[in-house]
Amino acid sequence: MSYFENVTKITYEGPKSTNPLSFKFYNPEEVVGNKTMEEHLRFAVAYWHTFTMDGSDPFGAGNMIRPWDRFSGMDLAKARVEAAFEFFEKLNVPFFCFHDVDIAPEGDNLRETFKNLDTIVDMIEDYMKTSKTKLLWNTANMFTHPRFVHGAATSSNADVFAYSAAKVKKGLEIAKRLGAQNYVFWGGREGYESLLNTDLKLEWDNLARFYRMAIDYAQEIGFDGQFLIEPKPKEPTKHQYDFDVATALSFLKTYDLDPYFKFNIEANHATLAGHTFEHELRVARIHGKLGSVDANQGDPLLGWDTDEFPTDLYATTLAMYEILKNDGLGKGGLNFDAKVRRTSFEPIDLFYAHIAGMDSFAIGLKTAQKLLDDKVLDQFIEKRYESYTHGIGLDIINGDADFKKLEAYALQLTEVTNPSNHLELIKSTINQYLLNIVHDR
Ligand code: XLS
Ligand code: CA
Ligand code: CA
Repeated sequence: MSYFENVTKITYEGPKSTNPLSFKFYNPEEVVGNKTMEEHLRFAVAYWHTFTMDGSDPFGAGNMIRPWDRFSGMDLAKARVEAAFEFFEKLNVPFFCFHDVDIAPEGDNLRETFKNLDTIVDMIEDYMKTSKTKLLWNTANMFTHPRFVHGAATSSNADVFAYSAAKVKKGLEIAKRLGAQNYVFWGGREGYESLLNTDLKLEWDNLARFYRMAIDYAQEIGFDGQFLIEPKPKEPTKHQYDFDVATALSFLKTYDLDPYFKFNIEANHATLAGHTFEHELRVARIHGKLGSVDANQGDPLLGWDTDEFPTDLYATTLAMYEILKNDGLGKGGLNFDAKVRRTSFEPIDLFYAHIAGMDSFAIGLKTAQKLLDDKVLDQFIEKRYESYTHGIGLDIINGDADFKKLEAYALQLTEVTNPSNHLELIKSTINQYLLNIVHDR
């Protein structure tokens, strides 16, 4: 049984190929710097957008043509697993990610839901024995069902806190069984609509209690994957607690939880927070907290979480620059938390979209590696901060200056001169590198 009959394994054919079902730039075996492209990029397919999502939006019904949709209930869940592993193999992708509800339907009660999950996890485990595709991360969906209307770990209802704990407990058991590299916490409704009826302190304390219990349970069962928090400022709630990396890090430090977590950074969430993708990656990186990436892009004209496949080469270059500076993503990867547009509804579009994303990151990787090798940005930065390498600047850095010493120094200055920082030159240099990579010069 095949769900993508007309597609054979996607291979690298190079930039001149006119075959839409081939990689033009992503060549898994090609060595860039010290690793192959496959090792650097660690691509993952997001189960929800690729096998579960039906294209519905607040104004329109589902319209995606998905051959497995002729089934329903558990048969549909099983068909999706078959389709998924066929897709992974044809795309030659090393990882996938899922929420509990993506892989198995919820039953009439939690016990039944867990039973459904067990059946599908058995099936996935079987497929994984012969597939090269591994589990990058799994997570619990604690935002779709009406019971999560007030949140999960931050719900005003203690029963929901308990229910959520049971879901994450199960998720960690699944993660351990399937050898997940990471476990993700995205606080879908962990936030508020209004402060008028919110006990902010209690909700934060409860979130910390919840994380602590998750850490304890992971240790108890010997799950050694990396815990990741995925920040997002809003959507679905007006204000989400894990607003951005800086906010979530300060939360973790306040509750002494920071040693146990890194961040899963999504491009579209960064832009929703009013940041660039590279800003969030940089903030996480300089704190040693860059764990994994949800590789997508938003639409600046729309301004909501559109989860588009990443095709902006400038953005993929700057993202890969941060990742290379981080010495890679460790257990993390580049997960395409991205969906085809509603107008791209044929099954084949799933391949086109992933190929577009993978090629875009391959170009980003090669360009970033070259920028690093040639120390392009490092040189500009070194020069810009040169005043801190000697004299009064070095005294400041070394802790050999105080206000009195600095006043004495400032008083004897006849005038202060500033150099230009040549930003446009830097941008055109990046363009030059990008174009040279694309044209293989
Ligand atoms: C939604 C989030 C979600 C997380 C996993 O905006 O991106 O899909 O990645 O729950
Ligand atoms: Ca995401
Ligand atoms: Ca998103």
